[in-house]
Amino acid sequence: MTELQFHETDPFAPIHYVYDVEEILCSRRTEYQQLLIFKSPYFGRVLVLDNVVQLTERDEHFYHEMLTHVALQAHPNPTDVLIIGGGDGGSLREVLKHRTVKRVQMVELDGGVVEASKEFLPTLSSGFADPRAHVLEVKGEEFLARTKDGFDIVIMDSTDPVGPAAALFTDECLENAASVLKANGMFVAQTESLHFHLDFVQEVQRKLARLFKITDLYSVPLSTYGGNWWTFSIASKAHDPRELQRPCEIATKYYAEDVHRQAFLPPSLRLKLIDTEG
Ligand code: AG3
Repeated sequence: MTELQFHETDPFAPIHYVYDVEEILCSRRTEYQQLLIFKSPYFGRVLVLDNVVQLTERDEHFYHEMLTHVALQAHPNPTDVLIIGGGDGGSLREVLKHRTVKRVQMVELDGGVVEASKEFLPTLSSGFADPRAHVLEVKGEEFLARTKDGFDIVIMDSTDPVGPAAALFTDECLENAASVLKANGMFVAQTESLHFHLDFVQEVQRKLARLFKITDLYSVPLSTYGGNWWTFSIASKAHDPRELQRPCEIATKYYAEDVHRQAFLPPSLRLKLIDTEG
């Protein structure tokens, strides 16, 4: 155990983790939240917003690869991608691996997160230098309500849906997300843990089922978010998200074609847990 420790206080989970701290790299108030980056002997660099861990270098690839590549591989030709949130750049880095992608619009309210990531999280923020990447500092829900652009994929890489991120999961915002998608577009959002946040997962699944032809759910086991059995809600206007439309040609640490297929909840379990008729 190190002398210094970080106690997470996650308002959205009934468990709170304590991390060993080797060194504090950055602790500052952005315009919107308290931002901390520390180095842990086991997890590497850890990004914390308002005392909730957002990512660790050790396991962020499980989350970012699964949040992005499932939709990107299930779409026949994704060229225009919208990322809501994701200020650290992890999702952007993954999206840019796809050669079909010509433009990524990232909408992150807190430019302070982008700045800190560029400075202290180089393995996450490499994509910001790519000419296909564009960052806008406005609220995701406002962008979705007024943009005239059309996208192939919309990815929501948000903080927990308490506080500011709750606005991204309202009927109105999800409806706007569906309407900025092109005819064969796909939507995907991180939707918390099946253990601790089943109500929330059910609610998002029901809302999406009213807006899209296909709604589905897949998960990845994560070591650092309370609840661990982490879900992604995916919804599609045309293609089945369980099927890959192109061979997977990108370099990944976790995501692969068989991982894609097996990540989806088996139909009987999905039926037991998620009632989209309600
Ligand atoms: N977005 C999901 C963070 C969830 C954290 N929740 C928690 N620790 N209870 C992470 C953003 C990474 N790009």
